[in-house]
Amino acid sequence: MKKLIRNIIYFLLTIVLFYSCSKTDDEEVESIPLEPISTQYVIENDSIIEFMKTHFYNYDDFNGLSSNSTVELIIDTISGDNSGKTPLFDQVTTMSIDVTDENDDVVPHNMYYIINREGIGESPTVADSVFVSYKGLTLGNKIFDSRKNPLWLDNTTVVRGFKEFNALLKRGDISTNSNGTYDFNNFGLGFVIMPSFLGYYENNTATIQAYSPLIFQVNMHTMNTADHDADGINSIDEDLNGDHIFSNDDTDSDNIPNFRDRDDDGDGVLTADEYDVDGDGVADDTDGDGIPDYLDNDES
Ligand SMILES: [Ca+2]
Ligand SMILES: [Ca+2]
Ligand SMILES: [Ca+2]
Ligand SMILES: [Ca+2]
Repeated sequence: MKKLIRNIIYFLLTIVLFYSCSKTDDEEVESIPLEPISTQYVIENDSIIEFMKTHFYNYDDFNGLSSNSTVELIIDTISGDNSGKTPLFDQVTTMSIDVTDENDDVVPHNMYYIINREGIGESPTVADSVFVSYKGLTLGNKIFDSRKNPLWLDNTTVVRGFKEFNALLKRGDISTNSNGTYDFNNFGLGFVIMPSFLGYYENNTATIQAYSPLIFQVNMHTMNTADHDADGINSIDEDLNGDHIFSNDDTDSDNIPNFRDRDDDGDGVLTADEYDVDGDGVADDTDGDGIPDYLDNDES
């Protein structure tokens, strides 16, 4: 019954959109019908698979990469002189990301990626800061964002697919030159193709249309473990429900999520002052109820 009502709503929406579109000839007023997340995902995943079967990347250029360099990703159609190229489809690895849809159902979303060099150090988590250069492309080969010089990004503020892919790469090591500049060596690099829900989804920007699957090439120069609120608990460990989304963990419901809240349980005692008072490296649980003191506002 719920489904029926939803379908009727979508049907009515479609009529309204059709009517509003047909009323004006202005091409700029473009409304996009709202699809359920699961339906939209199937449409986009089909188009990504078709894309990967008909396109290749410049894999030859990545052979013999020197340790402190990268190569810019180029993707092209398999045809003509390039008709013997290996399609992306035969080279990618699939990773599934759980997305919660509008009905609170889990809709696994596939991302497809290739790692050209793994890197040699630690991997960032989806909560950490990363020092990356990158390029963002649409399937139509339009570059919507490109940073050739690495910059610091906070993984809690970037789109879901970007941080999930970052976490698969390892950092490099850093050498200091005699003139005080740095070199990054053997940093991880690769690229990922993702459906729009892991990117900008329904948002139209100047360079990305709504519901555009995205491609990101990332060079993971280095990273830092993040503790946004400096309470002694790394931000990744403040994602209590483990869904890689940090805004939805708010123990004391004060609208400050735990990873930014210095008093997670709102009992007036800072987390840093009650997390591990006895210093044994384990979160204290004074009343033994299984809820650590820093998340328990009636521990004593
Ligand atoms: Ca913290
Ligand atoms: Ca969470
Ligand atoms: Ca809070
Ligand atoms: Ca507290």
